[in-house]
Amino acid sequence: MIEGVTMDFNIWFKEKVDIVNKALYKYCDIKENKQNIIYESMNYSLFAGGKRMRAILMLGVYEMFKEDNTKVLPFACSMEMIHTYSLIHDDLPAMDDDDFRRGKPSNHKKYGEALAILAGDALLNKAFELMLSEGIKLNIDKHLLIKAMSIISESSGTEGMIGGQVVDIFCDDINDLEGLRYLQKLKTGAIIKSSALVGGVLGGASQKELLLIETFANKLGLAFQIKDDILDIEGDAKKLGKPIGSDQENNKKTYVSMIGMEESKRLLKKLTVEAIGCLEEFGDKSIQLINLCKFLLNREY
Ligand code: GRG
Repeated sequence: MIEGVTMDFNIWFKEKVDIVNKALYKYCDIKENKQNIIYESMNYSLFAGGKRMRAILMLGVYEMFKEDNTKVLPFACSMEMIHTYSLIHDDLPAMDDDDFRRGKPSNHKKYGEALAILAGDALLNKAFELMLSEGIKLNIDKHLLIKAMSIISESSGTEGMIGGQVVDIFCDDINDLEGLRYLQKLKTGAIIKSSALVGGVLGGASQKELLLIETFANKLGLAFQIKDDILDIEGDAKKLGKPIGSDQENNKKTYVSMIGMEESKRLLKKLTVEAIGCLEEFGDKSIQLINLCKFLLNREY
């Protein structure tokens, strides 16, 4: 039995979104120089109204161990930059060719393909600039800084998100659940897992705690993807900010196309219960993360 989130969570969640957005505004000021159109294009997508789920997941895990989130904030913002870059590139005609994202014309529809490619590249670059510059400024222990940055770079690279995108576009032999699981674990799951892990690493979690966080995040990542597949069929285009039915239109292999709607919903619930089970090991400290799992289970966008 999974009840809904509490009022308390809505306040917690909004507060976290505001903290992340405020920090992103600070880090992403528009420079008045000849190339300032690149900042406009980056910020167009960065501030288009994403849920900030990965950043909040990182903050939520960190807060199980430490109270003040100053040191984790640049990493959470970097993760949102990497996520936004991936969406800008994913929408390009050479990839998914989507005209809308987060309720607005996609980046290339607004700025053209060349600038959309550059804005994605620049966000990826900026993410690493930010982790380094703030990591040094905030005097983060160099071992922790290197560990956090290496988790993030690996999860967004060829053994993570980019690898998953390659499998999605180029491998025609994804015909069973094992193949789909592999693809989604890389494409969507990897940066969700690394968001949670970096929260733990910077918060000073023990090896045993990190293993538990990893298991939790693997389950949450898969649940997130299954929910995404369900929303693409049953969602409301207005709330989603993009048309529904695009998976079917693009002949995408999804959980719903492979195991059906009913079984997908059952699996989504099962994974959410299991993810919550991992969090319960942390006791009261994990209450808001448990609420986050419930929020993601019931989300409409
Ligand atoms: C281009 C290297 C490269 C990778 C693209 C993640 C990805 C790989 C493509 C996105 C395709 C997609 C819609 C996957 C489903 C899961 C997902 C990432 C959904 C969007 O994430 P949300 O719901 O988005 O967190 P918001 O807008 O809330 O930030």
